[in-house]
Amino acid sequence: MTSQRLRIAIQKSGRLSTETQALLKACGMKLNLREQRLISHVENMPIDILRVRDDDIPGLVMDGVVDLGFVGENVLEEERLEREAKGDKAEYSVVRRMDFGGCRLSLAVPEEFDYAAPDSLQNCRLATTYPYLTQRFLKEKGVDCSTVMLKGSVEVAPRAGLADAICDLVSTGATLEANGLKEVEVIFRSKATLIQGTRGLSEEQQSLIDKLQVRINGVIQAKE
Ligand code: PRT
Ligand code: ZN
Repeated sequence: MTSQRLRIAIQKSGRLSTETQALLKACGMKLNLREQRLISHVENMPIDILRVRDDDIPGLVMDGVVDLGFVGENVLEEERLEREAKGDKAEYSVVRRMDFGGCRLSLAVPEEFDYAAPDSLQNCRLATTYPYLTQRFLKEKGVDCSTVMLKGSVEVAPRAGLADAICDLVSTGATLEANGLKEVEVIFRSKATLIQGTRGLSEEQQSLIDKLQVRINGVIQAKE
């Protein structure tokens, strides 16, 4: 199925959606996102906007279902590592890194945990939503530590006795503090990014992407 309209996936609702939508509008796209539809047509450009869970965006781009996607590098890199481990296709290119969505993926342990270095976690159990990024770091450090996947409430896992430590996203650090945890290692720094799939596009479609890239550069530079 090939479409003449460019398809862009964005997060439906969450930490990236407001800024992504504002950016698209600042690039001149007329779009009505008030209705809760999966697909919205940009009125003044041959572009369709797909609003989905952020976790689905890397796969939609890598599988060629959409042409472009705005997603956190943390989610992107986790999907890439997972696909690589499973021998699945994980191709994309980065159009541009954004100036929003900044956060870090960090290891955190209970305040009373005697942490000196990554090998303090030897034979421990870590709760995380990002097992591949976490295991990549642990392997690099030669630490043998199991991970348990939690898609939410990661920060309560140690207190609940589900894990000894966690690896989770941090921005201000308030959530860790509120849960009696201390950040001990930053393992990945992330921002939102715009990625493109490898599906062959028409000349018109590619030049539309190039034009968008120039406009995005302009919008971001104007803020600096
Ligand atoms: O519904 P959907 O699946 O689309 O959304 P989601 O709930 O999975 O994601 P969402 O909207 O929470 O985050 C989307 C993206 O925003 C993430 O993948 C990151 O790239 C980016 N981002 C930036 C963050 C944060 N900052 C952040 N602080 N994502 C999550 N958090 C959470 C963190 O998990 C922890 O619970 O905020 C809490 C920590 O914040 P502080 O300020 O207390 O440190
Ligand atoms: Zn998500």
